Amino acid sequence: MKRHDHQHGAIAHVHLATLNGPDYGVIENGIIVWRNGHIVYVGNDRAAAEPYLQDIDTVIDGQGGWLTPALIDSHTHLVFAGNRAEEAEQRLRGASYADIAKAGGGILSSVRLTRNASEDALFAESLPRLQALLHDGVASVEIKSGYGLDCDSERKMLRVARRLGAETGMTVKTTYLAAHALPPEYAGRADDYIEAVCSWMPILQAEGLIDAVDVFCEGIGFSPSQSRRLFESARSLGLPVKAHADQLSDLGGAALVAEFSGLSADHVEYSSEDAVRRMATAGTVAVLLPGAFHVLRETQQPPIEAFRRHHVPMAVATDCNPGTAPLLSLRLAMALACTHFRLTPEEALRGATIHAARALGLHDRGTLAVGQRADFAVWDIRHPAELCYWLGGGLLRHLLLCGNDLNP
Ligand code: DI6
Ligand code: FE
Repeated sequence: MKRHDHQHGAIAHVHLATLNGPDYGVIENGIIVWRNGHIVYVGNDRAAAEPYLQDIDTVIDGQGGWLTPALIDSHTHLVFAGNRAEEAEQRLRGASYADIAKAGGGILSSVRLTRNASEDALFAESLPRLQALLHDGVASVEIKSGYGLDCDSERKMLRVARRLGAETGMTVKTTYLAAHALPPEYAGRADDYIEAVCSWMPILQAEGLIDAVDVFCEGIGFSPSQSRRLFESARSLGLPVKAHADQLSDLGGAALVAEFSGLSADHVEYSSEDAVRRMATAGTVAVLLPGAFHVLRETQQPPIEAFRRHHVPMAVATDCNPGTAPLLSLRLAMALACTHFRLTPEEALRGATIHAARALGLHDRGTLAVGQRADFAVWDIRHPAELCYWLGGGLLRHLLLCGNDLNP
């Protein structure tokens, strides 16, 4: 995609899904205008828009398509070396994810490859994955570490994540996930490893590499008390927390995140109603990851009705990773959330915009309103539900990052 500089600009002849108010917050035949990368007018009153259009050379023609906030992917592990297609094949022949992990494969196989890759090689391998998300409408993305599992390798991953943001113009939020798996050199010493992870945290934070802290709180990951130890370190450094929580069993991970007023609890298939209540009180977002659910052929549904009842915002993310979700389209994740979890297409769109922004602690994007960043996607569709209806396909006509039009 080429970048055109449109710090001041406008798009007309387009329907707007503002996501302010019910029914997608639709404004038909709308105009949206921005200055210095932020929205100054959104509506359908040409006369009211006129003063804002004075010094704008070209008004982009939306050609009767739909404009939404650009998509936001709030959970990815897209920096990694190699891939695990062969393990996927083994799983199809009957091996389980846990069997493969026990035989030294799984996350640790990605750790070996990632440790051995140079920073430049890791960057070059990861860039096309980020570009794939971009080409399907994503402007902001969270990227986790977690395939390094030692200070230098975690640093390398986080540096690559930062470089990816600089290269593409996308907003990248980095998450420190050294507590993803136990590296072989710490076998049988998980508590010691957590201490090491806590000791690397201020070092990498001082290098500007950490926006949030994550943990895989699970029987095959780290215990709630180890997760608590990590969260206490994060809190003492002023870093927000989140967790891979209640994915395969209910260890109380989501409730723990809520206790620390965390940004999000992710996966949450096994979360209890009590945890949902605590998340609501704490303002913690539920990040749904239907790609991993789909690939692992899981059957335990996240408690969607309870999230609705308690008004816990639900985000939808790709979880893009080499093991459980080799998923390179957030739109496809939205479609899977509708099929597997029975989200409505509108909930899925909110989950990939406004609720995803909240899961990343971003308050300047995710809806179309005056003052919000000019991060937009213009789609070649006749109704917003089509975003979750087509599986694949090139629906994106324009993607604007802070007012800059990347013409796909
Ligand atoms: N949950 C996941 O879905 C990924 N990590 C995690 O904690 C899987 C990562 C992998 O298999 O490489
Ligand atoms: Fe994940």
